[in-house]
This record gives sequence, C-alpha cells and structure tokens, in this order.
Amino acid sequence: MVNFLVPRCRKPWAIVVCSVGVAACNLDGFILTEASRGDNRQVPEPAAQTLTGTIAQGSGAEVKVLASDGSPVGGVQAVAAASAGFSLVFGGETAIVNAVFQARLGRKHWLALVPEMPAQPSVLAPPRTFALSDVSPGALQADDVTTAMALLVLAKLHSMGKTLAGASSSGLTDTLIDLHKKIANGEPALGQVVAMVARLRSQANGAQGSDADATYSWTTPASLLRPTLLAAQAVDIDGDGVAEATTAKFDAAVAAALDSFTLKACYFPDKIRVVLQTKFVGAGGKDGNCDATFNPYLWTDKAASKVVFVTGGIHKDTAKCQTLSEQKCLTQAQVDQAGAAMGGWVPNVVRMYDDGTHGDGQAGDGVWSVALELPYLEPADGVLPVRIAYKFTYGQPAQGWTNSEEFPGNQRLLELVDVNGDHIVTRFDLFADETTNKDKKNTSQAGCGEVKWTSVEDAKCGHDVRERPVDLDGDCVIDGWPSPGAATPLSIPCPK
Ligand SMILES: [Ca+2]
Ligand SMILES: [Ca+2]
Ligand SMILES: [Ca+2]
Ligand SMILES: [Ca+2]
Repeated sequence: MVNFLVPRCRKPWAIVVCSVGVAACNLDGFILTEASRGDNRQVPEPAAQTLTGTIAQGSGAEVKVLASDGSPVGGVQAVAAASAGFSLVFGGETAIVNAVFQARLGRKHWLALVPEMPAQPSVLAPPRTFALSDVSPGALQADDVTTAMALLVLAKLHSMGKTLAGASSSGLTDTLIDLHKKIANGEPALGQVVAMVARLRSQANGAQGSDADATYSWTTPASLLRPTLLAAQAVDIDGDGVAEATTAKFDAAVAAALDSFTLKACYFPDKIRVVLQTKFVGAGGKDGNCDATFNPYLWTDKAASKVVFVTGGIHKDTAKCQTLSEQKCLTQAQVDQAGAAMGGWVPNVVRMYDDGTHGDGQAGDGVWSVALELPYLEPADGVLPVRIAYKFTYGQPAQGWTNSEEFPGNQRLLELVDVNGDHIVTRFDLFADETTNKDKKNTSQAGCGEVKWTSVEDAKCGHDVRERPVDLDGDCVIDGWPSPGAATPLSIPCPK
C-alpha cells in the first residue's frame, strides 16, 4: 500500500532515482536524438509580468488597462486594495502599446496613458514587475494630473483627426514628459483642466454600481465627458459655486489648453509602415469602373481553405545607390530586406489577415491586410519616392501561381508616399480589380491602359500609384481613407 505514495518513476528496481520535478522522470524510449529528447516537455510560457501602483483616494476602484480599441488588455482586471494599491498580472507574452490605464469607482475616474509596456523578451526571462510610473511618464500614482494628461493628449489627437490607435508610442512618451513638466510649472490653461478633473472626481458619485458602464467611448466623441451622466448628476466643474449639468465648460477649458502643448513624434527617416489591403467582393460586386460584371475569381477558384497572400518587391524604377556615400537612393541591403519582407515574388508565402490585426481595420469583413516595414526616401527636391511592385494571391500556403494569382503577368505599382500625413502608407484595392494600380493592360475608363509613376508627365494617363481615399462600401462612391486598424507608425524617441 505504501507504493501508492511513491512518485511514479521511483520504482524500486530503477538504477537512477528520479527526484520529483525532473522532466526525464517519465520512462523514455531507447533512442535519443536532439529531436526526440525533449518530447515529453512542454514549451514554457513566458513568465508573468505585473503592473503595480497606487490610485490617489481610489481604494476599492476597479482597475484595468484598455487597448486602443477600448478592450481590456488580456481580459485582466483587479480591485484596488484598502491602501489604494493595485496589481494587474498579465501573461508574459502580452505587449501593451498606446493603452490607457483606467480605475473607476462608480462615476469617479482615474486615467493614465501607457505608451508602451513590452512583452517578456524570452520564455526564459523571470517574472517581472513594472510600476505604473515605469510605463506612464509622470504617473507616480494615478491621480487627477495623470487623468488630465490622458484627456488632454486624447483631445489633442482628436483635434488632429487621429486616435490613440494611430499614434506614435515614443511620441506619446515624449508628449507626456513635456506635458507633466508644463503642469508642474503652473501653465494656467493646463492647470485649469487639472482643477476641473479634480472637481469632477471629488464630486462624482463614487457608489459602486451606480452606472452599468462608465468607460470612455473610444470613438472620437464631441466631449470627453458623458453628457448623460452630467445631466443625471450636476457637478460644479469650474468652482464658482453653481453646478453644471452640461459638458460645455469642461469642453471649452480642454479646447483652450490644446495650444499649450504639442504632440511630439519623431519618425525613422529611412523606413515607413506600409499597410496593404485587399477586399474580396462577391457576386454582384463592382470594380473601379463600377462595372457589375466584375469577377474576382477569373484566375483562382474560391475555396474555404484558401487564404490571401501578397508577394512582390522593390520596383526596378527605384533609385539604387552605386556608392555608400550616395543619398536619395536605396542600398542593395535595403532592397534585399524589402524583398524578403514582401515575399520576393514567391507566391503564397507572406500571408494577409482578416482578423483585425496586422493593420486590418475590422475582423471578418472580407478586407485582408498586412503591415510591413519598408524602406523610405523622405520627400525632397530631386528625390523620387521608393517604388514597390506587388500582387495578391488567394491560395494554400506555399502553392504556386496557378489557381491563386489575381491576374497573370502584370503587377500592382505603389509609391511609398504618405499622402494623408498619418505616417503610414495604406493602400486598399479590390482583389483582381484591373482598373486601379495595375501597371499594364489596365482597364480603368479614366486611364490609358497603363499606369505611370507620378513623375511621368502624361495628361491622358492616370497616376493611381499612391495611397488614396477609396470606395469602402462598394457603392462606387469614394468614402474616405482606408483604416490601417491598430497598425502604428514606425517612430523613434525624439532627440532631446
Ligand atoms: Ca460652476
Ligand atoms: Ca478585415
Ligand atoms: Ca498615410
Ligand atoms: Ca462608397
């Protein structure tokens, strides 16, 4: 009976006595190779990482980190202790970018922007802990100042037609450092917003469960306050002794403070984020000529097991450097790296995604996306942009061209120029549409059968070779710029 208490491998006849916890403790086969010797071990998960901190007067507050789309990162949340301290435990693989730390107690809110909290560098790295101040500049604790800073940065982004999703995370870090300094130095317009945030927080009903959901709405609302909640509970926002039931005074104070700071962001001079997107339109869909007989499946059969890929490389019309000291051109190494990133004209290798990641705006909408890092030549006199050529395929992984390419022979052209100023080049095209940026045998009614680079003067022929607003909903009317989803610009810390 005693045998039941002995670890399974510690058999009386075994020569080697295993200690509990040694992986080789199970009985192994006779053959030992580098491939088979680890076969009874699990690949370890990276160790957890914990975010800790304190919320000023926030004991009992519900705490989480919200991603740029408003969803709680890792589904993780916690409740601040009686001391107002909190700790959020994330999986080691979790990387946080452009997020908002949020604590809420009834209608009371505390925010702090988190530009970046990196994932564990390896599965072997030990568990680690970040203080809120490590990942959110100026946030020794989450308080009215960090809340005001988060709101001011969001308002600034909104005023520029941007959201957190497309912001440069190193730029956000630099902006928060600068903003914190200005608030500490007593900049009046900024101090006004901090004081209003403090009045809102101190007067707000802090009863748990007073509202089902008081999270920020994450679109670009007219006000950063919820008008319905203010209507339900008036707060003396400006401190004149009279309670306000509308957001007007707060909105005006935020607007007045926006000129007191700038959104800092610095970008790589020699590379840029490029998001390529292609949409499948089904039966009855229309191409760029608004032609309803358009058939995207001319060269590839539809099959449930197929996915979308892209392949291509730097176009030969891009200036290549002949010597190391040359500017306005790409080195051979840059050309090779770009080719590797784009698949180098091998079909069905670099896959695209319709799951809301990799620069995909929306999961499951039939628009497939891939986010790439490609070389960039900054616009200047006498500098021609980097030019790429590419094509989409729809096939099985590693399949050849046959029964997968959108059209044979020709290729799509794109100049890497950021036309709308978001520091991302986003090009959206319909799969197999021959009316847009296809180089030869282009069937666009607006063109001349051939697409030319913008530097080629030809009044008759179109220049559809840059990012541009497109028809997003298939009604032949241009709606706007395609969304690069949560893809971020490639940014670097600004020089001090
Ligand atoms: Ca008032
Ligand atoms: Ca999509
Ligand atoms: Ca752009
Ligand atoms: Ca439309």
